[in-house]
Amino acid sequence: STQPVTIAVSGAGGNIGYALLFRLAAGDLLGPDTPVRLRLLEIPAGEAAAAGTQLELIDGAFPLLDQVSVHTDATEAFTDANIVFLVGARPRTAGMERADLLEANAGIFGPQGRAINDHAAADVRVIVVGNPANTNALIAQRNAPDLPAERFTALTRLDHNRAVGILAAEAGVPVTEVTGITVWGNHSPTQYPDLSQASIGEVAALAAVDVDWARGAYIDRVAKRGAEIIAARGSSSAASAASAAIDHMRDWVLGTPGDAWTSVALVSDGSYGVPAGLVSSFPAQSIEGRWAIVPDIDIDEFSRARIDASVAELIAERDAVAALGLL
Ligand code: NAX
Repeated sequence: STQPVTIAVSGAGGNIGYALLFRLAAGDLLGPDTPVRLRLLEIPAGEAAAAGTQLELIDGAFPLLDQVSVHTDATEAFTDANIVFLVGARPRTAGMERADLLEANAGIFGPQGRAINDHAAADVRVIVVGNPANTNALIAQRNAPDLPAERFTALTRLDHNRAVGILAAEAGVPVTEVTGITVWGNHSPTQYPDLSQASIGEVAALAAVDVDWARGAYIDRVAKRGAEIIAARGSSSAASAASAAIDHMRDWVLGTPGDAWTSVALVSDGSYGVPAGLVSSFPAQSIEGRWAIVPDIDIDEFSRARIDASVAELIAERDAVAALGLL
């Protein structure tokens, strides 16, 4: 049988961790032939919750679960890891300024990036879920100078999947009919879900739905879906976030199907006017285990303004972290 793959999950005692770990143990990431070793990383305050999840993982008697361990030390958790989900982050609390939030998270993602750099497997792939996800990924990547920058990504697949699901519902079609959507920019309310290249079946999306809706209420609904979920459920999206993180990592390892593309926050190579080095969401295909930004997509005036606005926010976050001396 196949060698086990080592998967580390930070924030393992939290809401997303609880949804994610059982999917990983069931083989939803790499399929039914690949055993997994799960490393659950927490801070001391979350250790008991992670240990409880460890017990439940044992009680699942998952045939593919080779090992499950709990750690409060990042070096231990990341040693020989092939795949890392960085989910744990410092949330914004009442009275916290934006600079305080960025500083607290740099204090997490800097050392975690360094530990991955020094101890993870040579083929390690990292996805950052914890917010502010794009800038946290940038910080981790900058602290891992020995690894190719492309090994660090952030989750905008949830935004992408929301964009697909909401469009399909509006058009009254199954999600499998929807292609060509891109979410650009930051995982924040400035994100831009772009329907200009999208199709519903064989029909251009902008010919199938109202253009004012596509450029107005639709963008708002996708970008503010997180708040809509909190209002409805009383807690933030967890299962959909875990599912999207698995979609992202599975496509990265196994490839995107056919000529379809998805949305991934990647270290920019300067494509589409996004300054090189920023972690921003792009249309991307996974080919032979690497993300490639889809080239030569037409950017109209409306899209240009929306992309630029979200990228401006990423630049401001980067500059704020740099001003604190943390980059
Ligand atoms: P929870 O608060 O339920 O869980 C977070 C867990 O992380 C806690 O158990 C905490 O103890 C742990 N943690 C904190 N600092 C840590 C550290 N330094 N090392 C290891 N563990 C640490 O939050 P949850 O709902 O699971 O959300 C986790 C993160 O995902 C949040 O930052 C959230 O904002 C972010 N999200 C990002 C999304 C995206 O699309 N990029 C969508 C979903 C989610 O909102």
